[in-house]
Amino acid sequence: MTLKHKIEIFGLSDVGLVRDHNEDSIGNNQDLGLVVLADGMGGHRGGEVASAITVNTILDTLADTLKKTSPGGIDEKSGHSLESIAVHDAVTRANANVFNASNESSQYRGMGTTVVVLLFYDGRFTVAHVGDSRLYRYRDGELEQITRDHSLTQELVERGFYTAEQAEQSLNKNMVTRAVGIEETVEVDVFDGVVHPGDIYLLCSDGVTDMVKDGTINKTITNNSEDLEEIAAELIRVSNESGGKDNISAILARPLKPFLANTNKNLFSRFFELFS
Ligand SMILES: [Mn+2]
Repeated sequence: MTLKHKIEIFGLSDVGLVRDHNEDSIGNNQDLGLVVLADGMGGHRGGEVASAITVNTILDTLADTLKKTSPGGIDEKSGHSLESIAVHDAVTRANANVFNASNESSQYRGMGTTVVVLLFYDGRFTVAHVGDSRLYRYRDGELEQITRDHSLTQELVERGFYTAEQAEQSLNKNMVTRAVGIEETVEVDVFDGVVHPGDIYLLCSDGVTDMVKDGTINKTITNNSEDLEEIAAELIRVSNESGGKDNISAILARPLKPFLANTNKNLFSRFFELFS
């Protein structure tokens, strides 16, 4: 089953006004209903290498594994969806690829990247992330941050050292506590949710969220909700207008029609498992 005409996807990435190259990478696979965004870090263009390896590894790995996965299936042992396990494993593989590449070349040593991966399946979504690139969901006029940053600032807020307002002024705002490719293994946060028709999902790098408040993102989506291309272009424009201090990336995805997996086959085989 292809999701091509069921999920609308549009993404843009912009260098911003201060940096001389773009270390963010974005990608998608319309058939799979898959979007990926990564924000790289590291000298000598290591950042853009790390983010590109990560996006490409995840797109390639999932194109391969989802072919062999029965849609909407559940892993009996963990209770997780097969799709969420596939997404988790794809990020793990990206981590290994970046880590190995950084060890093979001294100029890329220590490079790493954030990542956020969103996959639609069987009327649901699964999201995996590492670092401070975010997933938001816009539903019924409300914007909700779905992912929680792996950043020093977020940790200090959670431990009560900072209020959210103080965190915004913090000097260590961009310090991430987890990144892909820095160590041999990485802890990946994954969770699933139910999709409503008309939801708009936004993946973005901190080049957006450091420059503009959630209220501005909400207003931008509300004012352009008919047109994902317009939302992406406008988010880049307002982030640049607010300083454009970092690379700016935004991907929008909107489910247009129901996309339930045909699970008759699954039910049939489960029936036989039960009675054999
Ligand atoms: Mn950034």
